[in-house]
Amino acid sequence: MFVECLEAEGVEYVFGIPGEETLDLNEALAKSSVLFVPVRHEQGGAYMADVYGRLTGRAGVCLGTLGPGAMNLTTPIADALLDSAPLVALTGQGDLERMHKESHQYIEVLSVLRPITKWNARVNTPRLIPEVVRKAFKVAQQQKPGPTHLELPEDVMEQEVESSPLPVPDRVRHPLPSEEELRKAVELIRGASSPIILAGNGAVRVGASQALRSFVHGTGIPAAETFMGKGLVDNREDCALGAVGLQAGDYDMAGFDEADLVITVGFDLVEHAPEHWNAERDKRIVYIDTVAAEVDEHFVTAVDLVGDIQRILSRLGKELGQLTHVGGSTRLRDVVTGRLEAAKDDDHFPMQPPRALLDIRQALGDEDILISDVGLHKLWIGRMFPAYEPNTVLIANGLAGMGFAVPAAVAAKLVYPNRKVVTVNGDGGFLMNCQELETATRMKTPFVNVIWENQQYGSIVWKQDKKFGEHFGVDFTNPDFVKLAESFGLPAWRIEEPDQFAERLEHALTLDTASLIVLPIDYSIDVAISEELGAETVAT
Ligand SMILES: Cc1ncc(C[n+]2csc(CCOP(=O)(O)OP(=O)(O)O)c2C)c(N)n1
Repeated sequence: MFVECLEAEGVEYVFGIPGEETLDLNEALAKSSVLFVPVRHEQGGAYMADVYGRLTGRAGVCLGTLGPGAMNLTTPIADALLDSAPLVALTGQGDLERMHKESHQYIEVLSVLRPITKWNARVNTPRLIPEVVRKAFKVAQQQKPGPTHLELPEDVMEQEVESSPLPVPDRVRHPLPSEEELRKAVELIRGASSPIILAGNGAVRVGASQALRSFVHGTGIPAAETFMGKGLVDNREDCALGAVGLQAGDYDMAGFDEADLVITVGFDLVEHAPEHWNAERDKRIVYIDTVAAEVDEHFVTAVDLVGDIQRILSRLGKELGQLTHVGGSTRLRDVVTGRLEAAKDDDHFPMQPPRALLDIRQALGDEDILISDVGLHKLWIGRMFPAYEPNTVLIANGLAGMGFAVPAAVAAKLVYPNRKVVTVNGDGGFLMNCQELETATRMKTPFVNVIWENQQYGSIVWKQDKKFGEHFGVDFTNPDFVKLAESFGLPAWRIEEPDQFAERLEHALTLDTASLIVLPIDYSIDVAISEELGAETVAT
């Protein structure tokens, strides 16, 4: 019954590791249309579910057994919460009759996961299954999406039950705000002397990129993006102000200092705090999203347009027409893309980030996907890597947990088998979930892993050097990554000179297997670019 409900929800994969307490569920999965994908660490499986959810809008499903299996799921569940990815986590549990006492592997998982899920519940009786499964998916998928969790006691899951899944609606529709609110927004925008747009993940989640582009073209108001909003507007166009958030100076250079009005479109405060662009609290804010605004002293909105983002943008666009006064500045984009383009003749070795990013950009098509792990490389990618379509640069930016990229790539290839996928990892984060290279091999998901190797936790070095003028507790040695990959049966290469990287990458992207490229990296120029753009405003 439980698995029939998963089928009714359209579940394609369950990523996880079974346990003695999930035997009946796994048995039923084996006989269903749902593919159970065994992973090599529950964290890897839950990141796969998270990214499946980000890319499809339908909840990805992960499974862990009771106690240790459930504990291993926590980090990606928290990631799904803070990055608003729909995810349903399933965990096994001992019999109902042993939960009140000290007993083997029993942890009160419901309480552990409650603060990092939107909703969770124990399936106390099989009769509840259709309701709780429907609720788990509904809550996970509705805006803002996020993780839910069901705990499945062993004795409940082995019982027989006669029932049927509840019907699953096609899609959820969001309403339009009232005429009065729409009119107020039009008046505010028309009356502004220097309006600017800040677009974020909320617009990506509901597929509002086209509507945003039409609004930007129609009104002439340019748009800056958050790291997770990259690609909502094509970075090659002048109305794209680039990705802001790394440094206070980024906002100024994109024109926020002169803006009297900011239209936020799907802006999640979890990505970057609004105080960095509204320190004086003097900007008018027109808020557009599917859910009500978060409260923040630097984010007091003048009007809240809550509902269907596409329809709101198209209504406003029609009423406004082309505006004569618009804000924004392309200074940030010019500096960043200037640096990127200048890197084509850069023959430094170890390679510096702009050249590495330029080579990757040139190897990928508009719809191909770059996945960043977390570290200094993420900050480089977040600001500098040009994106042309939404959801083509995947960045964990709310929780920002290292170890995201490799499992994320497995999911990205399952969702988009025809797109090229590259991961960029630090040598720290890569080792956190590299065990999923085995899953990638087994699942035949080809993608290229690039490790920026510097034998340090780079972003912590960066912060320590700035704060204390020295660094400590951040150096390590690495295994031979080439041999490590080869032991998984994957082709791998170490880059020895700058021109090799583009060549190897291009070749690796033609293979039908995952692969790995070790790229020695030189982070020394980062300080210079940050001085140019002011003090940093984000934590990695
Ligand atoms: C799971 C987890 N642990 C610790 C951190 C804190 N942290 C953020 S970046 C970073 C260093 C990353 O080093 P590396 O993976 O080598 O990438 P680099 O910064 O060198 O590019 C650390 C320790 C984190 N974000 N996630």
